Amino acid sequence: NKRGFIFDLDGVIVDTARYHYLAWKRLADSLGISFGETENEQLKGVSRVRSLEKILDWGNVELSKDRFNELLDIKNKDYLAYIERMDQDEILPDVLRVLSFLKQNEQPIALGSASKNARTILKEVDLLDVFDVVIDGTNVSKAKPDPEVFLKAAEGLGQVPENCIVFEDSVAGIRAANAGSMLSIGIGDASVLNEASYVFKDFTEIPTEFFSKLISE
Ligand code: B16
Ligand code: MG
Repeated sequence: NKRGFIFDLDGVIVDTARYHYLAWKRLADSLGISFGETENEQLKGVSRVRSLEKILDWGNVELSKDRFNELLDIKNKDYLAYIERMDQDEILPDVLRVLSFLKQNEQPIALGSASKNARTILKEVDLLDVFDVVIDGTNVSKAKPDPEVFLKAAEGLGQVPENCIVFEDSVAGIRAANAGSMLSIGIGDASVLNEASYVFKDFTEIPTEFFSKLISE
């Protein structure tokens, strides 16, 4: 049977979360707003604009629209400087095993990411051709937990949402998958991702049989 396999990017395929963190932290520091891992957790899966709004809220800082856009640009340039140095080594453990198993079994594969840099990152790690469909921050108007990104991915794959499986590391992303009537699989901490249908620490914890079973259902 053909299912639709939809992967989030940041925190699922590659660990770019570290780079988002460093870039946001530098920006927050420059504004005198305290920013640590706890704050960063709340930005996972959240769009660039919404992330900056949250940071400014935490610091009770109000800015003009021009300055706001300038800061978005500064953060992104900083982030891109890290991305430029990425290579295949930064693909998360066992992601390639899973992708190649799905390919061998002729399963449709999509990317569903909030990032506007998704294609750049996929090119850097040489994975762009693996995905049949790429839906990213440039294709959607509503951010996760809205299911738009995953619904568009399902549509692109020619699969009904109920037939799709989403891999996500963020709470917002798990909610988006659930809201779209898809099977949600959390990658990360089970206590954080408790709304997911299944949670695994990372792909090394998912046996190949788990995928064979999904395909035969
Ligand atoms: P950009 P994902 C998300 O990617 C990140 O988790 C989130 O931290 C980031 O702010 C967002 O992309 C937007 O990224 O600034 O590159 O457009 O997890 O949905 O793949
Ligand atoms: Mg993510």
